Amino acid sequence: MILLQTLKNSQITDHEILQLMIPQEKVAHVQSNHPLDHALLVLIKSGYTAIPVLDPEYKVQGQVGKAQILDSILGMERIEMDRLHDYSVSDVMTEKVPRMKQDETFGKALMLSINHPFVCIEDEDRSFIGIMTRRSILALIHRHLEKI
Ligand code: 4BW
Repeated sequence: MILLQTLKNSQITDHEILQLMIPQEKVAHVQSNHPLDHALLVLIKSGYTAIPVLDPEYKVQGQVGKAQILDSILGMERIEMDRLHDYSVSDVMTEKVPRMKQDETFGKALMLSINHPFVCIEDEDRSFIGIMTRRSILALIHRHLEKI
């Protein structure tokens, strides 16, 4: 209880958030105008279930996952793979993606990670700088627990 209160109230410093964050250049992502076959390729090659969707200026637009893509090409009797090139990411992506600024509290990251596997981190210009994953949040809590 005390630990949770401490974690919730603690301000994530720039230093800490940089340690927790997977930086933008290591995050698999797509753009909303990319064709779905490209997005599926990125998802399969990266091995992730869902990844951020960015615009050309590296602003977060949403997220897209394998399930949404496969659902969009599900015909009555078969998966219609040939339709993959007819759709773009914007046709199936969701704009609902958790996001926060790098100077917000750890409590917010913790709360968002309950329902979301990753949180997009933005700078003061709202440009995408990376993601904080549930794994990195749990790892920080584990480090705090070990110290007690
Ligand atoms: O390729 C992988 N390498 C490693 N080391 N772990 C992986 C990999 N793929 C999955 N995992 C593990 C992680 O523990 O499975 C968890 C769930 O993956 P997900 O959601 O369903 O693809 C992973 O948990 P996590 O590290 O806390 O990551 C949570 C979610 O964040 C992932 C994925 O949607 C996103 N993500 C993580 N790293 C990413 C990424 N998206 C794009 N690029 C990255 N580098």
